Amino acid sequence: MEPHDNSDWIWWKHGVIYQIYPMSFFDSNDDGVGDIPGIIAKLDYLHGLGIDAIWLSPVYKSPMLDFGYDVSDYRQIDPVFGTLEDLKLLLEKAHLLGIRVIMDMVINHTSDNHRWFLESRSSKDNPKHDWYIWRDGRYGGPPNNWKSFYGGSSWEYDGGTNQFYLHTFLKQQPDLNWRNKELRSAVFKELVFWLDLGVDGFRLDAMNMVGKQKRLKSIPDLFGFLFFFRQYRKYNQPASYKFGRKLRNLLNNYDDKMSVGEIFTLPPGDPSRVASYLEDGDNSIHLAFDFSIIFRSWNARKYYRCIERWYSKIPEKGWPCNVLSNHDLLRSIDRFRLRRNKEAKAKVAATFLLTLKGTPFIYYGEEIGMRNANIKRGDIRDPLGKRFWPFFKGRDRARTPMQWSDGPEAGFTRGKPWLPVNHNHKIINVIKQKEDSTSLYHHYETLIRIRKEHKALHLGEWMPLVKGDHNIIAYYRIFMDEKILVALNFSNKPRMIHLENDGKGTLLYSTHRVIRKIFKNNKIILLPFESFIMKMA
Ligand code: TEU
Repeated sequence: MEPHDNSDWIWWKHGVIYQIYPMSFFDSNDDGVGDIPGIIAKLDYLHGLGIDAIWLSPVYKSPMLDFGYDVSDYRQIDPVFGTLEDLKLLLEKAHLLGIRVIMDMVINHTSDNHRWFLESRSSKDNPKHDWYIWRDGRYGGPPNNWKSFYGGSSWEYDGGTNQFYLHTFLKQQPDLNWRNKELRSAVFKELVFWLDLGVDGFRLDAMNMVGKQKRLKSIPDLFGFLFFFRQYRKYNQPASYKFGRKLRNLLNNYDDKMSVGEIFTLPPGDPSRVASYLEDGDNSIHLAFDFSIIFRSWNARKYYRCIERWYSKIPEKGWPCNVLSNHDLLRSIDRFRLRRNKEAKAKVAATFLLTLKGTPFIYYGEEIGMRNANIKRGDIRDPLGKRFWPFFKGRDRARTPMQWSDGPEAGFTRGKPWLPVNHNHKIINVIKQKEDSTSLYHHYETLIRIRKEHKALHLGEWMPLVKGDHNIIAYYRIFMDEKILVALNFSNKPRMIHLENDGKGTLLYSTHRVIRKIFKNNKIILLPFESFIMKMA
């Protein structure tokens, strides 16, 4: 790994992380599914964008009922993605470019095809029986009234053992029993396997669901989705926290490894809960996702309050991370009232993401403004979409193939893509955006570069300047004597902000102007949807 010239540089704190949904990134062998050699082929693109690490959604062996989140062997790569050798090559080539690689670890459940589960269900006496959560039925029905997030009961009856097993997600994704010591050590062995192979860290799928109560009691019934609010309270048990601490202790034995937890919260966006997983500093997981921002409408005040609240919950020794989208959420550019002036608003949101305090995560395609696709019912692959259509059309909409060019299948594959390519690839694609210096792609690239070049932006403190305004957010990022002003206009009208001093400084970046030396007085007029970054004199 290339040493960074900045001695304060801690990659998982100060770098930018890019999430790849491997099935949709780039297909190297024309089978219509993205693969690891495809990612290797695009490393130069990622390096050019300036990111520091990639997080791969699962590439392990899997029946793909939940597209890799149903793992049937943690140590093998699914043939659709390539081989273990391909993954090793990816690590090697990525590392040469200074790009780290984070694997997605699904530890709440496995696939029902995993050999652990096959053994577990083979008989009640099997030593691995207790590796999953089995209970006898009650009154001829399931052990309790818990529901699966994917619809129906959380319990599946198994004729062989005459018992039910718990599955928080699909019935083909049985939950692991983290109360079993042998299971815990077996999972840790899988983690060690990947660490020894050279991966740089883990994204921990649904990590707060790992700990379950001993007695799984029924929950007083409530209508529809509200039921899940009650069921959700059953998660976040001490065992989930313990898992985080144990994992961190393992990672601390290595140099420079990281972990980021996906904390599922209800109501969505619960920064206190998320931050509680960071409480123990060097003995906690490194980062945890708070998704509050995705539930805020396009309003500077709401964004401000959201981030302010998130920071206020981060414990003393913790570090925030920020994210606009991922493979479970619809694409940020299409969200809320982003309908008009989408590109302009996406630039404001990107500046926010990339100038805040905390590790930014970018979801593949976000940097070119990929939109949610409309997918015909017959083409839907996501089990959630199949189950809840037409109320929820599923997550495929944000998982369509990366739009590399305006050519056939957006240059993603020469075969038939596993999910239809968004027809707007004629207009929205990497080649076109690279040619246009005012594109969203160049906006991301420039901001990533500026962030890296200035310590205040990647490691500095965050000091808000304009707090409660509906149209403007402005804040300083400060590190020692470096002070950088970031001002964002969320509205389609010019807006004025007042600075504290005489406003002398050098423009580092603006979406709307090029003059580098500005201001004699302490006012700035921000143009509609302007992102403005100035280094104070
Ligand atoms: O998601 C866990 C999770 O909390 C989901 O219920 C999520 O809230 C839902 O997908 C929102 O639409 C993880 C993965 O990110 C997801 O892709 C998997 O399907 C899920 O675990 C099961 O492994």
